[in-house]
Amino acid sequence: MSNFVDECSINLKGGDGGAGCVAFRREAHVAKGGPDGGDGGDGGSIWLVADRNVASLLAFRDHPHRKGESGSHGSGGNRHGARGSDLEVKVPEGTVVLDHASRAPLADLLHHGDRWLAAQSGEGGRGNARFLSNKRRAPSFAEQGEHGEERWLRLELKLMADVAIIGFPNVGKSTFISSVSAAKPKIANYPFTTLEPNLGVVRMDDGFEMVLADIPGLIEGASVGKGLGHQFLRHVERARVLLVLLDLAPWDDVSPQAQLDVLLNEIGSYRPDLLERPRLVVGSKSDLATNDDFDGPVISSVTRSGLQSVLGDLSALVREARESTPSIGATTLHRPLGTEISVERFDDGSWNVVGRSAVRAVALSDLTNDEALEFAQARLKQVGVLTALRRAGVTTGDTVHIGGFSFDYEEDE
Ligand SMILES: Nc1nc2c(ncn2[C@@H]2O[C@H](COP(=O)(O)OP(=O)(O)OP(=O)(O)O)[C@@H](O)[C@H]2O)c(=O)[nH]1
Ligand SMILES: [Mg+2]
Repeated sequence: MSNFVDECSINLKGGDGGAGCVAFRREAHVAKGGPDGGDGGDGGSIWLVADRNVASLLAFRDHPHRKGESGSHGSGGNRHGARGSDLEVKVPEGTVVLDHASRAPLADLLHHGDRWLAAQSGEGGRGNARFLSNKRRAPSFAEQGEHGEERWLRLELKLMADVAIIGFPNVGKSTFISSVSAAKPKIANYPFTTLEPNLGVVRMDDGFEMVLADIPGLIEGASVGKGLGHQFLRHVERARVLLVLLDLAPWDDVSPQAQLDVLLNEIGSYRPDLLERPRLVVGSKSDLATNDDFDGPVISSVTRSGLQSVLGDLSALVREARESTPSIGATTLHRPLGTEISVERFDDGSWNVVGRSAVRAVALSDLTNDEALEFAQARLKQVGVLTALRRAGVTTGDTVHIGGFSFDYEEDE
């Protein structure tokens, strides 16, 4: 029953920070006034947020990429760049987030409003005005913006039906679900065609989603194990809303009302509280109906008449049922941010330094500039990169990579 698990991969990229600006005040009698380059704005982060109005991961199948907004660059006159806004990506309640490679679970977004920081934004770079010091009167460099975090994640969801479709065998349950969703169940003109439940996701025009389950036909005695009904009543148990389909085409003289009596009796003897579930009773195969002693809504999955209106009624019941589910306080799940510095050695003998603070230390607007280079070196020392390299066994002449920057290590630094 693989269609009970919905899964997808998503690619997230936090917004990049804007670059800091190098600028100098213009003053009438001074060639270069004081530095006044503003900071770049921080990028926007990406959050995964559980939302009760999303029922599946379908939206990510064809469009797995989500990008946070970037911060804008700083400018002269100490003007800061604007902050990129955070992006909230809505996922169904019950979505489990897994590491893409290891499949280790990272977060469980159980209830409406639960949120998890999935891709960290990049910080804005500082403008040259921030590097003014006694020694450095006209700082000629600024920081670049930090790149937002980019990652692939795996999402998994155990699909829970919002609506269970129940009815006698052969009344058109599978035909209905296949006409309103992408589900492709087997359909045939004999009883017990459907042997296990099929799930289908219905997307309404406003984006609202609900999951329908096509349950194998129920017959009199299903609650005591007759037919196939018994084991599948379990699936009915978990649905928020029941859709009862009654065959309007004449067969064995079993009227719609007689079908309804048997069905309600069966689900009630299985579990009395199932009779309290919100339910919609609909006549099926209206195109074949010969008498009109049924006064509820009717559909024909063949001519499509009545389908939209029944879906509208169903979605209203599902919305109501979801909202009356007690809300457990939403939680923000935190994850530790990697601030540690680590050193790895490549096959060619060169070294690679990994770690946010190390990469930031060399992300300056112009590293060919002596002043900037000197500043970067001091920062690398300060955040512990030089110590980490020495511990790892680096020697003079070795090449060291940090972010997009490479240099040759010299002992006396
Ligand atoms: N004329 C007409 N035939 C329909 C309609 N809906 C379903 N059928 C036919 O009725 C037969 C049974 O349809 P299914 O969808 O397999 O019925 P089911 O309720 O899923 O049956 P089980 O899986 O056996 O319980 C098929 O031959 C369908 O083509 C309808 O609206 N109009
Ligand atoms: Mg069927």
